[in-house]
Amino acid sequence: MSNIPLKEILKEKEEMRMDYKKILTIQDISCVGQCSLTVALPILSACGIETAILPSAVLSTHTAGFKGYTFRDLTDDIPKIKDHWVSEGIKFSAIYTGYLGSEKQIEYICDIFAETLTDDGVKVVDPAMADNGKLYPGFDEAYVEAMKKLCAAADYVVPNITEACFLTGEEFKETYDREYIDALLNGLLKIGCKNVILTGVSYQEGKTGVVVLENGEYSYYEHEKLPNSCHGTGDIYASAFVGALVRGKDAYNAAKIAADYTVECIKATAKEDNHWYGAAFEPQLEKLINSLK
Ligand code: PXL
Repeated sequence: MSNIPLKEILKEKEEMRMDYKKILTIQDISCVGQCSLTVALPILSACGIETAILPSAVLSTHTAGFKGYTFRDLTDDIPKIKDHWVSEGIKFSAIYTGYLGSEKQIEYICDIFAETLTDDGVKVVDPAMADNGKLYPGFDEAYVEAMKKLCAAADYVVPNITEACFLTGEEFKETYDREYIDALLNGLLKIGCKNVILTGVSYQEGKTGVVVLENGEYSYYEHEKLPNSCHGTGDIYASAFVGALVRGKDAYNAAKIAADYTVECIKATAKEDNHWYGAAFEPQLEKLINSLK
């Protein structure tokens, strides 16, 4: 028989329970192409977090480079799925949204935030809709307007510079200074964002990084800029950020862990032949897991 007092054992069990996190991630299933749910689910699971999914749409592939992809919009299923969860008393300690299928979904997601999040739950929105100065195929100004509302409802938003421009109405620039980045951050605060993780911020050649604005405090994590870039790294980054945040890291450290992991994924992809459609993130998961220890 163990001589540890029962009270101690129960206390330890209670602490473990408090530590156990369940997350819901809402984004599309691109069956092939290493993005959205096929990235978020393995990354969050590797971070040790129970992960529920809500697919916003099912596509045969992602939309960046493949031709003739299929697209099944799941908007109408979302309120029914949410109602079932509510009737079962299902709650999540965090909700993280990515690429969505329609403006209507954004409205439904606000209901999911209100009805399925624990009292101290965290909402993270990656406004995945644009890159390199352009909206992804199928998105328009009305979608951007709806996305502004979702960003205002979130605790953390994870835009790239292009997305921040669409959300704020600022002009997209490839070279810029701190003043431009401050204008983007202020614009995001103005539309109601609370904490911002702005990715792909490069102040000098050969370097890039991530700006973190948490509780009004600016910080910047700079790292090497690789010569190659890969589709889907925004999803890898946001998923690793959410994983680290939910595992208890502060926003700056979560942003740093996610950046280092994403760099490893891009480096690994450069070694593969013809890997143009995504990033080889799976073989690097062990590094992410180790960085959370
Ligand atoms: O990685 C963002 C993303 C997610 N899902 C789909 C996409 C894209 C980017 O192009 O097409 C379907």
